[in-house]
Amino acid sequence: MTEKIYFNHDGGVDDLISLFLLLQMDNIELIGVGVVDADSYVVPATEASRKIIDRFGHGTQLSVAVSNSRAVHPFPKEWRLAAYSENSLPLLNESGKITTPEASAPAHVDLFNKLQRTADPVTLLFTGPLTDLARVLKSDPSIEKKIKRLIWMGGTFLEKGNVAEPDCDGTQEWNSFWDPDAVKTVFNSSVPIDLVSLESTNNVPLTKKIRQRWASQRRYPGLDFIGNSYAFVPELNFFETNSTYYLWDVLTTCYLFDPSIVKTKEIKCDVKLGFPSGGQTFLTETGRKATLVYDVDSTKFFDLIDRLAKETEQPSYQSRFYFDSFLN
Ligand code: AGV
Ligand code: CA
Repeated sequence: MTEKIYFNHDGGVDDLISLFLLLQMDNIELIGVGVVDADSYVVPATEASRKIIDRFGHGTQLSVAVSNSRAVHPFPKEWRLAAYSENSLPLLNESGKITTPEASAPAHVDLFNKLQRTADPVTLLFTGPLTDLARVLKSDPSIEKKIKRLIWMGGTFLEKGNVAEPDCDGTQEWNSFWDPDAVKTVFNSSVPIDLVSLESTNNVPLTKKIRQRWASQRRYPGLDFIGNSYAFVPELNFFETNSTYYLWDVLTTCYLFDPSIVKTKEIKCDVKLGFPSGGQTFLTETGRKATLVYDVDSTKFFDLIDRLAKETEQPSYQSRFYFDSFLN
């Protein structure tokens, strides 16, 4: 049976690759996409999303909704700028036009309308802050019954998060830190939640080796897109820096398609509010139930990315590498 999915993302490099991968999955029906002005600039991130649907969506008819939610703690500009590079990729601009339309309603209203109209409950995939979902739940708590579950890339229960900003204590994960109150609102609901937090994503850094794996298969347009997209962000070299990139959202999206690539456990958790720990998720017996993804089989994970990205199209015959392989 196909699962209905609404995807709300925040335009980062791995958010956009997640959109690409979702469009290749045969067991899901993507019913909506919302883009948040968080780890990106929302205008180029929305355009890039529409172009990805045009180029790799196999004719999927969708509109892309723009969020008007704004940060409590904004992302660094240096990271957000990657959206302009993504939107400029020649691979996404070959036709010179965009066919997939922008939705008329803002992202939280688009989500609300789609939930209201659906007969079967919808799975929500969120790979950025939870603000749009929190706004939906606040405007009408009864909408909960239309949500099958939420899969969220966010939070961590490790001592160290991935935020290095002067106004925090370093315990937070960024999507949670961007709008801690939104996390609280969502945690207060009874929506079942699967958390893909830093516990599992720390196991899948971007590395030179994985870049090479994609580069050597760039005759497949899907893998060329992935390789080019990750070229905008730094890999893990000798040690982790503040900008080291992990496959956070891509793991979350692949988990949705094939949960057998990860290990999960049941937890009870809550989130802190206010300075200096706002956005810190923590375990507590009095907290809400959630399923925590805490480990990943990275071999299976990278194989799955290859498989999804290769299925999308035949290899490009112009590739030099392709002809070379005939000559040898
Ligand atoms: O905290 C991980 C989230 C994911 O949704 N994002 C990136 C992924 O899209 C924020 C983030 C944390 N560290 C980053 C981030 C970095 N070094 N570069 C860009 N974004
Ligand atoms: Ca993201």
